[in-house]
Amino acid sequence: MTSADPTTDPQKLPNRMTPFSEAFKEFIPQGWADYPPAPAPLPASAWTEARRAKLRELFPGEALVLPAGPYRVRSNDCDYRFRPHSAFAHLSGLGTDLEPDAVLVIGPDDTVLYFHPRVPRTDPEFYTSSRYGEMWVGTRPSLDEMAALTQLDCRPIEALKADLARVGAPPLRVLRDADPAVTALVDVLRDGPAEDKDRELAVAVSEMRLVKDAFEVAQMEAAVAATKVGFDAVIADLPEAVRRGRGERWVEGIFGLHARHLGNAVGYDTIAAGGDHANTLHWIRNDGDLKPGDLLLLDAGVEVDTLYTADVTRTLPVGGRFSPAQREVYLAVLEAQQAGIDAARPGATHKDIHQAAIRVVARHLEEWGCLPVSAEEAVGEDGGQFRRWMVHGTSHHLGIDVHDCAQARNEHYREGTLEPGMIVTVEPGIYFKATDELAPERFRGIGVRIEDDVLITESGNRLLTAAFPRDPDAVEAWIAAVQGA
Ligand SMILES: [Mn+2]
Repeated sequence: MTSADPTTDPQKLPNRMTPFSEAFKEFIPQGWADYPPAPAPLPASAWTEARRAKLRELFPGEALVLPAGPYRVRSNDCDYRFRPHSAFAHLSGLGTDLEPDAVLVIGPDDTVLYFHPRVPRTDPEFYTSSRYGEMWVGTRPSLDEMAALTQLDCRPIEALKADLARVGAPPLRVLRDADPAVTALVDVLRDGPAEDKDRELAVAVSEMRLVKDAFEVAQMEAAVAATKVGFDAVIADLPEAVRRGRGERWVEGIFGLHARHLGNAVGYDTIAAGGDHANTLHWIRNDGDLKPGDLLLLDAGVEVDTLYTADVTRTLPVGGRFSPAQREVYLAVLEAQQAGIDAARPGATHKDIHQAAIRVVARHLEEWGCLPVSAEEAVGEDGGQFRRWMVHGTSHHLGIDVHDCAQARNEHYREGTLEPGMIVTVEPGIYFKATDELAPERFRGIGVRIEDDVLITESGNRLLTAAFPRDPDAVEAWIAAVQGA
């Protein structure tokens, strides 16, 4: 890749950049066509004003400072691809890689989006700045264009400080974790940190995403549909993944291709775990081979351009058929998952989903002779022995973040009541490590998780991921159909 100044200060050219001559500076602004007309509003912009009004009601008379966040350094002068803070995305409607260093300020009477608009081509930033220069990052929006896109009042980021500090400005709260520079600015303006007040804001922006609006549900459906394309493509290429070696990487790459092609990215690092690797819950190194007799645990989701992500796990026989032992474990997990899905209804809690699923898991573990106590004791408060084989939770909220609404209070999350419009996962598993001497020998090295995305409805729930086969016969038929066998 090419290198340039990581700052926006054109006077500080890096040691690799040749200084620009006066002749170049005079020549470069000339002879460019006009910029295209202002863009159409983002579809999300029809929904964001209602979200902001809801947040404003919680903090009357205050100004809420919600940064998109800065670029983050990957190494040296290379940044990670930019991804805006989830609360910023939710309340501005911006997705993909928009807009680094921007700040949304929701005041008592108005909302203003502050950002660094494009500069005239006479400004050296045009050709020297690898972060903001049009020559480096492409055409960036003007204030008017960003206003058209977001339907928000837009001002240059340089005006933020003066606007927040002006006489009679409302008291401030800031989303502290989004942008350290903005947090520091707000702390100076209000004479020190107010972490408790800011914490309330972080909780509020998280909790207001618990129930999804109709636009969000449609985005989740799109994310699930794109994820299905990715899973189908992985299945189609399983023989190739086996043949090439390091098949887990091949699988990760195939899924990632479709995530980038159909959406913004993967919503989280893909877990492509062959054989015993499935028993490492966050196996993202993905450097193992795939073998025809093994299972592949694929936990992957596409994040669409609005940043909503699916979160799906299927455990697939690499060679197309489950062995009897694999099928036995798979059926136990499927039964547990179905119990969890059945429990995912309005009025129930996450805990209810979990309890329903782990009761089934524990019963099977008891039947297999794994547990040192009865299944009942194992799921009791003083037990928990079953967790040796399923240490994770069964369910979490899903949306712009794969673990959405993570700052929500316990009483609104784990112990909170499920309501129509919430989207949660149901994902039990059973994991028998190859080294587990308490596991029946035939099960050692087998790990199974099945994960679906569930929309809570008035009458119960709707499986958003219903297009992904779950039953083992249906999974085998899926593989055969996709591979044209
Ligand atoms: Mn999950």
